[in-house]
Amino acid sequence: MSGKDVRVERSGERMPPGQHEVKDFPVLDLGIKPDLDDSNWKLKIHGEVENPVELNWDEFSKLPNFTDVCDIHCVTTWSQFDMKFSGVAFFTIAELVKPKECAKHVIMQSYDGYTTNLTLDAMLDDDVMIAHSFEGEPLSREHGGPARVMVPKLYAWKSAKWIRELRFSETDEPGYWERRGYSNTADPFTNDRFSQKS
Ligand SMILES: Nc1nc2c(c(=O)[nH]1)N[C@H]1C(S)=C(S)[C@@H](COP(=O)(O)O)O[C@H]1N2
Ligand SMILES: [Mo]
Repeated sequence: MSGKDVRVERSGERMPPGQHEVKDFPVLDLGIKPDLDDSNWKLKIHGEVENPVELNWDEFSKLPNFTDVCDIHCVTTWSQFDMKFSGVAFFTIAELVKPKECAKHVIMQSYDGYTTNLTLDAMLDDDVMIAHSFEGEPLSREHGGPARVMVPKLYAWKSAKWIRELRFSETDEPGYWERRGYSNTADPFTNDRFSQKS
């Protein structure tokens, strides 16, 4: 299994509709910032997979790494360009756990109780990663350190900070913001912010 062969076609405009540029990487979350480090952090990857694992920091850091420069778009209308993250590609994780044929969704659960959900197809995009570094430094606690999900092409609420569990599922399960009216698909380039479109 590998990432998508072809990147999804996007608008030629780099800035999605209704967004403005910032440079200070705002912090947004539910207000609980879990106190984690490489001794108490673990990532459980389970559900509809052949080979469920629970990785400690040491095991996670030994997985192949890559670095990606991406843009981040938050539904609160800020976007920041050229953000350099390093981590483990989601498709590397998928190769490790071997999703079963029936696995169609990935449910993300974080240490602060936050949840979010995406299709397995969206997660397998080649720029999706579990990031542990930002601009060459370990990811700070406020931005989800020691490790967070980064799904750069979608609104940032899909990028779970302080990631604790990735569960592969046959059925979808709306997460924290998805249950509160935010879009399930969250595509900034189509202004796909809310589930009820008027
Ligand atoms: N665990 C966790 N992840 C989270 C959130 C949260 O509250 N808890 N908030 C989401 C939202 S709404 C946004 S916009 C981004 C913000 O990431 P940042 O604080 O690194 O900018 O994190 C997302 N991931
Ligand atoms: Mo957000």
